[in-house]
Amino acid sequence: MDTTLRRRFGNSDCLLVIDVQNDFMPGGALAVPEGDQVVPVINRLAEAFTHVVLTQDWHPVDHVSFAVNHAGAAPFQTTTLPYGEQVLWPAHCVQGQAGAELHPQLAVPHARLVIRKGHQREVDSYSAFVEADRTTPTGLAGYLREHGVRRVVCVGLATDYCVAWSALDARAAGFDAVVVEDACRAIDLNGSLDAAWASLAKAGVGRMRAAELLS
Ligand code: VGL
Ligand code: ZN
Repeated sequence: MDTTLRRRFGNSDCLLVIDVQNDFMPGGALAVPEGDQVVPVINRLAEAFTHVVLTQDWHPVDHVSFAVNHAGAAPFQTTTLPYGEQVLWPAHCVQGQAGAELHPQLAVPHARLVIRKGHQREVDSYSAFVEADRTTPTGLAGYLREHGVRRVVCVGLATDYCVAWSALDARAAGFDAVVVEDACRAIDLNGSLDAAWASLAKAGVGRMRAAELLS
């Protein structure tokens, strides 16, 4: 039997699973508190979706977002880059390293596409859709449009950075967007989580819990 027949969300919905990678887990290089707790929730949600796309934060070792690549800078400081303000992070999700791998318990075998972002040395990319220069597309919007997707359901890490930016850009690209709050966890740097929820609400991004979506 075709298992897709048992999935409740069909081709017009896409579950976007953002950055569920080892470095964002407790003990990782850029640990998100309780980051590992999203994994079982996402696994359960993913079973209900025909269409799942994953992202991986995927930086070169000399990436501009790493504090270690700026003389005298400490992690979590901000700096100004040609495209605007940039938080300087501990080195994380380096291409090909174990920290950049997806969490080993993430079980989404039917995911169709993995978008790797932040691969340009000079440009960060929190968003799965558009890099931090706000002009370079990743190609995800075109991919989703070609597949007839109308709604993007966002889960993963971190609520206030990559999840929020992706959901906002999904709206900007003309999709409906939802963030599943209990399938995300935040970094929460200087009020970033409250600010993110406010921007999401203003942009018309829905806020749901996994149980609501599955009920
Ligand atoms: C992220 C900071 C730096 C994220 C990625 O996945 O939210 N945050 N790189
Ligand atoms: Zn990053």
